[in-house]
Amino acid sequence: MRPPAPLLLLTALLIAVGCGGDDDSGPEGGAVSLEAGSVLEVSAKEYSFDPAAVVLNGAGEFRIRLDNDGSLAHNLKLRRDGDEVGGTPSLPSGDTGTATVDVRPGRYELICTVGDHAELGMTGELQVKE
Ligand SMILES: [Cu+2]
Repeated sequence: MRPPAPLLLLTALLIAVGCGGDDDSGPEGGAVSLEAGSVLEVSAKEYSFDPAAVVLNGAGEFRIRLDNDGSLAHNLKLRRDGDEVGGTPSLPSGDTGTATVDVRPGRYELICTVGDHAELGMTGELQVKE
């Protein structure tokens, strides 16, 4: 009988890697909370939004400011039930753009509509509370 040392080592390594990359936070835990009427500042890069989860406390108009901190063009659009309801234009690398959107209570999807960025991870969620 030989001890399966290499196998154990590999298993330990895989577990360590799995734990190290664990930064997924639930919609409530990692969400940024924002008061109605304030400006939502979002940073875009390849291929994510920061923050990617936002809770807006109150419906109505609010402003989005998108900083493109990546090296490709990005935008931030808001979708509700698959329909685009507003967002910033596509911004070249290093640019900042703003948009004013009018939202109702409910859930919206944040999405970058440039190329296949959404499939690569440029999505997020906006939850609007009463
Ligand atoms: Cu993008």
